[in-house]
Amino acid sequence: MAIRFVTGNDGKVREARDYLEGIESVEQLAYDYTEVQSDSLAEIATRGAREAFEHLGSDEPVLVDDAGLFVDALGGFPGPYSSYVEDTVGVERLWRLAADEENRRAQFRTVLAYADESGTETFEGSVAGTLVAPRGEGGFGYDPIFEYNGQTMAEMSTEEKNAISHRGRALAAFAEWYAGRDD
Ligand code: ITT
Ligand code: NA
Repeated sequence: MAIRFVTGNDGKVREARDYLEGIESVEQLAYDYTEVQSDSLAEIATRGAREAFEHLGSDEPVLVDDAGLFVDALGGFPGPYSSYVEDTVGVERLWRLAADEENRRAQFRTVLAYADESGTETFEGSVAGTLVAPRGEGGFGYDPIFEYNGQTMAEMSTEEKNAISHRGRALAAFAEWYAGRDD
């Protein structure tokens, strides 16, 4: 049964399709679930997946992904507000904020929430890296300023990014659970 990935972000869908190829097909669905005000990616993703599943009807499961960039020297900012900050401040100016700091460590985190008629499950992934001046044409969002092992995520192929990224790790946990569930 196809999984409906509820997101407006094509990059997330490309990564999920690449990872889940041969396991399950992924359809992108634009439904604007309520993004609750919360510091917790898990809470945002869980409530979003539940709401989307109930609202959309049919028995096809849904997947929601709530992600953020957490900059150590900025107290974890922009974190759960990463989407808003990308749209307002932008990636380049966030880099300039971090460039003033000695400590340029940051983490990407994501929570995938899967909802079907039997409930909701969450899968988390994170990756630690270093913020750098923008490089690379691939990926999306903050990828050009996030360096891992000498490469920015925008310099990686989808497959390379999935092998080390927050989303790749969450997709790995999801795929393992999905293969073993009984229905
Ligand atoms: P949906 O909510 O519709 O899924 P979104 O892009 O708003 O799409 P998020 O709220 O989860 O998704 O994303 C938070 C921000 O973090 C947003 O600016 C993304 O571009 C960025 N982001 C998420 N995952 C990323 C990744 O793997 N690499 C770079 N930036 C990422
Ligand atoms: Na969002």
